[in-house]
Amino acid sequence: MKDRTFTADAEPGDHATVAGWVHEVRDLGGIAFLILRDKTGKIQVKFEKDEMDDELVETGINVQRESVVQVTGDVEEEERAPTGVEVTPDSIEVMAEADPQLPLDPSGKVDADLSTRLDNRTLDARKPETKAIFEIRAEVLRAVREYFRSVGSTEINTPKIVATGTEGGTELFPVTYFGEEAFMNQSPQLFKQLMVGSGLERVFEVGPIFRAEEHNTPRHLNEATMIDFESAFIDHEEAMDVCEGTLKAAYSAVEENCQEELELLGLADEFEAPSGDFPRLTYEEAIERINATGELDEQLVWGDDLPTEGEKALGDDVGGHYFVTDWPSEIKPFYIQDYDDDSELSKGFDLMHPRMELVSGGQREHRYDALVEGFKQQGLDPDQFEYYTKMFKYGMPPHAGWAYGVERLVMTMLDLDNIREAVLFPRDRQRLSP
Ligand code: AMO
Repeated sequence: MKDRTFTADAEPGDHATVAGWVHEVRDLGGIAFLILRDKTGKIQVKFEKDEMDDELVETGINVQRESVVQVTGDVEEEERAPTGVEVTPDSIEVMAEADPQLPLDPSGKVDADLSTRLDNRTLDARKPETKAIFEIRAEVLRAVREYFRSVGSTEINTPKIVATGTEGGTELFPVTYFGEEAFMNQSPQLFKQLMVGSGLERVFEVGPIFRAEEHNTPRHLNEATMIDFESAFIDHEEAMDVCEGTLKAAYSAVEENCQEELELLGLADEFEAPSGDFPRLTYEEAIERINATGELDEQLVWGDDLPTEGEKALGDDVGGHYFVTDWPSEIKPFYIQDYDDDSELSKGFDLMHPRMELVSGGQREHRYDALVEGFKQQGLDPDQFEYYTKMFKYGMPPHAGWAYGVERLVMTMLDLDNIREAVLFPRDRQRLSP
């Protein structure tokens, strides 16, 4: 619509055409008001029954809530109107009539449960609070891309249909690929590593990953969006620096550019971009600190993964984002490098939000023989990964990298209870459509 004016831009004195959804109609007898909503806000449209064309008034006061209308008229100052201006229409067109039986109420007056909201995301995302989450998610991705460009990283896209898994064999979704078994990719891990050995050197990807997770939880999805980073000629410490920079850039951008959205979510007062260096605790220190909280029934010992309650106890103790470094090799994947002087200790790390893990990463094994040995130790057949290992014979530089889950980043940033709030159309054990 070429001549459309957004409601937020309609100024007294304009003769304007606004278009959007009927938020509500209030019929007060001699006068009636239609509140029209678009992506920028709302505007009041006034119908004076005795003074206006009957057909125009009839259309305006009988239109169903959430119908799409286009209204043209004079914009005037009106103190009593919710936004201080109102439109006196000379025409109204109903562009799409809405059924009077709505599956959920976008005005938010009647609450709907999450499942109903997800079944009707179109209507749900008409609510300013829901829309705010996705505006912020988009700002996070914009800021992250900008940050990556500022550190000389090139955006890449890698295949999502693959021949082998990388993050543990049990979580793969099989698909049939021209009669052959293939899988939906769990991570761009091997591809991004292959690209640090190319002339690109430093790469990132924002894309979907697929995992047939065992459990339906408030923090797991079966299709998630990952932000992957990988760079040649850096070690795990430098990779953590970039990781920390990315997180701070995302928070700062939201703080700077999304105040309205934060306000809608009730977060404007408390939202703060993290400052200061994130603590880097070794795994050993982490388990000692968890044990010292006395929150767990059983003490953790070397080699244990950190249980959810342990992460929570440590998160409460630390009180902000922090890294856990120097993990036992046996609980990190084959592509993570071990310390040369201690093969039990790896250069893997996690970035934690006090509520949960956000990132995994590490220094990678770039030496061919050690890499192939790592496959064998994890019970994987190196022959299946020949397309990957082969490239390590032709000059693979030392490299490191990491990956964020976008939904967990948004979930923790906005203190959402359920990860599904941060994805438009979640895929979980019960949900394959919409
Ligand atoms: P990892 O498996 O730890 O590491 O995944 C990285 C981050 O992705 C997010 N994530 C998920 N989010 C929602 N639902 C899921 N099912 C899910 N699985 C993972 C988490 C997690 O911290 N290749 C490595 C990364 C690397 O070393 O570069 C990897 O995939 O936030």
